Amino acid sequence: MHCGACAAGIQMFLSNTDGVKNAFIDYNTKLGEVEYDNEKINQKTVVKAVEEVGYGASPAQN
Ligand SMILES: [Cu+2]
Repeated sequence: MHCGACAAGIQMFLSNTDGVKNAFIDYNTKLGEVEYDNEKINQKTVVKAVEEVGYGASPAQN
C-alpha cells in the first residue's frame, strides 16, 4: 500500500467481494478488518482477493 487512496481502493474492492459484509482498511496502521460470511468465504479467500488487486496481505493474529 502506498497511500490512503490505495487503502480506500482495497476497502472498496473487498466491500464488493461476494461474501464480504464489511471491510475497513487503515493506511496509517497498515491494518484492515474484514467482516465476512463464513459460509461463503474464508480468511484465505480474503487474502487472495487483496493479492489479486496487487497488494500484499497477511492474516493478523488476534
Ligand atoms: Cu496509493
